[in-house]
Amino acid sequence: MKLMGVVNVTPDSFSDGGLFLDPDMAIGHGRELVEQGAEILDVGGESTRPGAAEVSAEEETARVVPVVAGLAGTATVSIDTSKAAVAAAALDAGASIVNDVTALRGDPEIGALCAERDAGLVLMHMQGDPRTMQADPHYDDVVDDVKAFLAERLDVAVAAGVAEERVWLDPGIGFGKTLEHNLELLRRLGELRDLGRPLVVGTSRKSFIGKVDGSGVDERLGGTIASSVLALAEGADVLRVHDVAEIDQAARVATAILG
Ligand code: HH2
Repeated sequence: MKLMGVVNVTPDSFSDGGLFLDPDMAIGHGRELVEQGAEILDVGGESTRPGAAEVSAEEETARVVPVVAGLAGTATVSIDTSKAAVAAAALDAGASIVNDVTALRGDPEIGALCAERDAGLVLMHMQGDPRTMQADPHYDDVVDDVKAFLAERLDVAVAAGVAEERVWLDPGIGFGKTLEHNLELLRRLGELRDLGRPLVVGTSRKSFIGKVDGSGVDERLGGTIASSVLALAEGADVLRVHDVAEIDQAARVATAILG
């Protein structure tokens, strides 16, 4: 199991927007997350929270490149973007993984780019797009539907030349899903193991936790720990989290017990 620490260089991310907009602050934060146990740092310059404003490629690149460059020697860096131009600039600056929450639907050129650079690629499930995704999500069977989607997007990535071994898959907790959808995906996460690729799971501070107990965005550490540990027990390989120190301890203890 690996921890992917979140480094948001955005004014509007749902839990830490504006905190690390200054590159030096973001780099300092990333280094701290590595000391706390993150092996991967996921640098993002555009919020994907429901209703978030879109950002130009130029603005997004200007936000992320200095931070990627400042962190590349410290950890494996992934770039959280859906734009090939931003991904290319981040790979030039030292990132080695592209985390595309649109799974190559936003900008299909990301596939060819990852193939050419031999970069890792995270393909995430999302129903709709960030502006509309929470309007009225619907599935026949959320786990079967997400699984079929990820299998299809994996095929698309491989057809674009990405080595299958370089692809990781993510059910996209909170992206076009009701509370029940999120809970069922986490409960049955193990079924996605059939896809044969490492699973990335991001539950950190998300609103489904607040829907369970009414907690605000800065009061969801317990729910993040519970969901992360259960995801681990179901076979998650990478946990994408903001609170690295706490999740690292929880994951170590859970792993020791699970054996
Ligand atoms: N969640 C967020 C962003 N990127 N990428 C993957 N692969 N999986 C996720 O679950 C995921 C993701 C949302 O969290 P955050 O980055 O904290 O917020 P925002 O999108 O508002 O910046």
